[in-house]
Amino acid sequence: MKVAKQVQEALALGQPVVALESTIISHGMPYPKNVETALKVEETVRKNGAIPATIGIINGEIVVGMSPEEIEDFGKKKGIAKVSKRDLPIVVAKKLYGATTVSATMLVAKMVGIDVFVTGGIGGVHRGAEKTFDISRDLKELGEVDVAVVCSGAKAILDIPKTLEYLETEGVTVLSYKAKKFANFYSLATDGPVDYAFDSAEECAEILNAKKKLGLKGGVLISNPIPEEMALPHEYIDSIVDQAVRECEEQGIKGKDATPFLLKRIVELTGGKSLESNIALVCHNAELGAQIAYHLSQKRKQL
Ligand code: PSU
Ligand code: MN
Repeated sequence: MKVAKQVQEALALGQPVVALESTIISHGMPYPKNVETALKVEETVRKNGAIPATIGIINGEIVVGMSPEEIEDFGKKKGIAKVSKRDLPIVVAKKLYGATTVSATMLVAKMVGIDVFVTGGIGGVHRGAEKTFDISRDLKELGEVDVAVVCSGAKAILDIPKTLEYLETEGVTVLSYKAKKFANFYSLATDGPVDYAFDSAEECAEILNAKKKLGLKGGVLISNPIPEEMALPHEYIDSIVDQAVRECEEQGIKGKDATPFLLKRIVELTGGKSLESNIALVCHNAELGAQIAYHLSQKRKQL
């Protein structure tokens, strides 16, 4: 594993660090917006008082704190493996390139001691999972790994009520920033319940700290709704998602290929609007995540 010097120093001094994933770069957005977004997200983390650590695998070496050149490379390169927990040993042993999903990024963050991780939307229970059994590994990782994940809910392509039920079974605390309902990725309207709506990053850090003191295993999911001015109307995006899901089934696209296909198709069908919303929500999450990491590090120093 290679940990960037700045990240290493910050961790050693108990300063705030925010982990970022690389699947969103290689599989979640088209080039060059993917690279621009990844760099903008890092910049947002810095502006809000924390050190960013984008995580990816280069020639089998896990890199924590990718350089801008490495991020550019990930954004352009074709055929990078999408790495969830089960793929990690293979990509490392075979010295391959790998983009880490929420699942693998959480595992690596935990290995190096990063408590907060920011992404766009987590994976979850897919629509029709009662037939396909397609449930993202992200949800099991949230149940097992002690990292707080800041996101705008689960991706719109999923079955949100089933995803929330699964999170409850896994014992994942679901917190929401200034909203009583679970974030709905591209749009505002939602009916999913959350466990608690907090009003400040400091209040959220208090809850994370209480969990740590109690010795409770597993992650916390922090839901942050998309900024209102960037939200897409619920009915509009829903009908597009329905169409993309239908096409995915018709074309027999399954397993780990489903999510990248759907995200790409939704960008095409919305004429790029979904991409702008996706970028806005990730940057917004980076602000909140950095602030939570900052307050968490302040509280840990007082212990
Ligand atoms: N959120 C996004 N874009 C993405 C992803 C999440 O806005 O590309 C990625 C994450 O890496 C997540 C993965 O872990 O999709 C989920 O894939 P699957 O549904 O195959 O588990
Ligand atoms: Mn899956």
